[in-house]
Amino acid sequence: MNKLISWTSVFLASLFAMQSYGAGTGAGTTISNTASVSYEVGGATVNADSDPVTITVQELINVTIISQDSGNVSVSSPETGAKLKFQVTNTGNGDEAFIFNQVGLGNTAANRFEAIPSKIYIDDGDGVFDPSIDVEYDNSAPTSIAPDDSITIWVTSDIPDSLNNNDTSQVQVSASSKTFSDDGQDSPNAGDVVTGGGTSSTDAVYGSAAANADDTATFVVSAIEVSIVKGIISITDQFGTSQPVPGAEVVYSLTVTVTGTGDAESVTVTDSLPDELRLKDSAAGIITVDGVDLTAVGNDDDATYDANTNTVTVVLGTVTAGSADSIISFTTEIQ
Ligand SMILES: [Ca+2]
Ligand SMILES: [Ca+2]
Ligand SMILES: [Ca+2]
Repeated sequence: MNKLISWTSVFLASLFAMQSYGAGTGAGTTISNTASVSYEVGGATVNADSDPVTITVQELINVTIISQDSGNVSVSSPETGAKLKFQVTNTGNGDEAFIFNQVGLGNTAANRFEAIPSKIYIDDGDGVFDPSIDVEYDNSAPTSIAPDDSITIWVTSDIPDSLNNNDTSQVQVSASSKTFSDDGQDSPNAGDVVTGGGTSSTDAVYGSAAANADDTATFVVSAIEVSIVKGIISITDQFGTSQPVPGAEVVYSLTVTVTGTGDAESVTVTDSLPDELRLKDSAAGIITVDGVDLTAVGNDDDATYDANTNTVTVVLGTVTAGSADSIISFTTEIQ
């Protein structure tokens, strides 16, 4: 039993020692190495070992920050708290916290206005921005990120008044190492060191070729805005009352509004139903668009229900701003 425990400890110790990350062996890991020589004397083999040579792996600090918005982000003029999404990954080999800064890139020919930096939030993990849940990021007490781990941050800006359609503004967001910042090295170069500043009393070595990791995203002013509101029209259970129990029917409405000026093109509404709901009558179901009953089957009209993905899709096409709301309704059944 003792032997089992002792071998288990050796196994766990060697697993821990071998822990490595995308950036390589973990900071603080000890690498010990022994060489041996053998020779024969009078027909007998003799072995001799060197003393072990030991080194401790130091902390290499690296980070990437990458915009998560595909293409330009549409905003109104004015708008308060327009958001951009970035992913920050600790690509170093030790725990590290990072300080974030956002900078408008000024007025240039390609960059027609300057978004006004507002707040930065850290996402709670669901990837959806909700300022009542996602906490404002505190650069004076930044969040420690484990090696190879990522966090999502939301960077908000205010958009000035009186801008023109299609005006753009680039926002650059940078991540800098807390260890180097605390040491007074705000713009370190690759290879710079904070002696004793790394994980497990190692030295922290700056790994990035650039002074700080950064990425940009672009706002574009758009005079047209499409919004969607989802609501419940009715719940009817099998007992003639309105309890949302398994077997009850829930009628949903989706209201699509286009405001501003001009045309919104290729407007498509998608509703991925949760597993607990299915469209009533599935492939034989009905999806009502602006009072007209369309079919759940594909390729015959503008509505489709895909039973495999449990998704309702309605193609509204080109919608002129200011025209009447499009109203979609369908009946689901609680499973
Ligand atoms: Ca560190
Ligand atoms: Ca969130
Ligand atoms: Ca159809």
